[in-house]
Amino acid sequence: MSQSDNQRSEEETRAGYVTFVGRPNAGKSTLLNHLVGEHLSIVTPKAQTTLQRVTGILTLDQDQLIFLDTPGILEARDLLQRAMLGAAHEALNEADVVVLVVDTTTPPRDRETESLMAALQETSAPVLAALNKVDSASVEAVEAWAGWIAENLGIEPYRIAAINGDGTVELLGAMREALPAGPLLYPEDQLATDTVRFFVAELIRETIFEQFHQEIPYSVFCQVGEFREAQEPLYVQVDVYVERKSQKGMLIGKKGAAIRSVGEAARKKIETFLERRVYLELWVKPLRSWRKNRAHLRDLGFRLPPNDEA
Ligand SMILES: Nc1nc2c(ncn2[C@@H]2O[C@H](COP(=O)(O)OP(=O)(O)OP(=O)(O)O)[C@@H](O)[C@H]2O)c(=O)[nH]1
Ligand SMILES: [Mg+2]
Repeated sequence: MSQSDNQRSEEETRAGYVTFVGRPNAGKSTLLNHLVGEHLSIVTPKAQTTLQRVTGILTLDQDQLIFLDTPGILEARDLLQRAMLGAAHEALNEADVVVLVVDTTTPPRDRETESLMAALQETSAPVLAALNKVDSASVEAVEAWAGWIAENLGIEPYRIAAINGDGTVELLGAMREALPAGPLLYPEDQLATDTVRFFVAELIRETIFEQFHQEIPYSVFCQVGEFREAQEPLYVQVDVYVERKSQKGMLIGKKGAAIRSVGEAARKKIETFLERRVYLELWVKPLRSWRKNRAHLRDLGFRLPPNDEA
């Protein structure tokens, strides 16, 4: 039985990695969460929130999209940022489809667009472009971005607002069309690949971004120390690492008020995420200059670039 090229058989499935890349704060994590329908990747108003790749899976009929959310493309100034950039490049190399996400609330700037173009050179996968935040951008800035995309990538961008899903149906349709034929790679009901421990630690980091300003959120990394599944409520102990001793005092606050407030807000998020009651204990520990320290970063689970001189 013959079949025309654009007609799919009932059994044919398509599956592939769809990598989201863009500058910090473009809305990549918001887009992933919207498409998967779960708060898998932390989102904050501050740039450089995502430090590692986060995977979200969406299975629709015979199509499976494995979304890879990545840290923003930036000019790396320390070893952590080099690891972040490495994670973005790795996800670009694995991509079957790339979605460039740009923040249209600010117009394109040469230095930023150069770094995006350099990153896109990494991949031979088809590239789609999403002009994000059109709900709060000026028409001029959106059109400036559309012009830039047309000129540099020769494609027509999708205009979206990841925050409320506007325009994402069309973008999702284009992603599905670009998927390669192949078997589904994960069970149909699977939404994520990262561990529960990772999500718990990230929700605490997100809460610290919400409750602290300036350098504190950028000096913090969280790691689950103990996770007693059999206990009711679930017992979770998390190490909250800071770069300097002085930051420990700031994070704990007067009579422990600041860290208590983080704990309360984070516990609620974790309970919503896990759909069970949680007893959360946060231990703040200095881990001297962990952002710059190869051994510390490795212990915290970061993949580091080779031959580092920093
Ligand atoms: N107005 C508006 N804000 C948005 C939209 N999408 C995301 N944001 C906001 O933009 C900020 C950054 O969103 P994120 O999803 O964390 O951005 P990101 O690209 O993952 O950022 P990094 O992890 O730092 O690279 C957050 O405050 C979001 O709420 C949108 O469509 N419209
Ligand atoms: Mg992010």
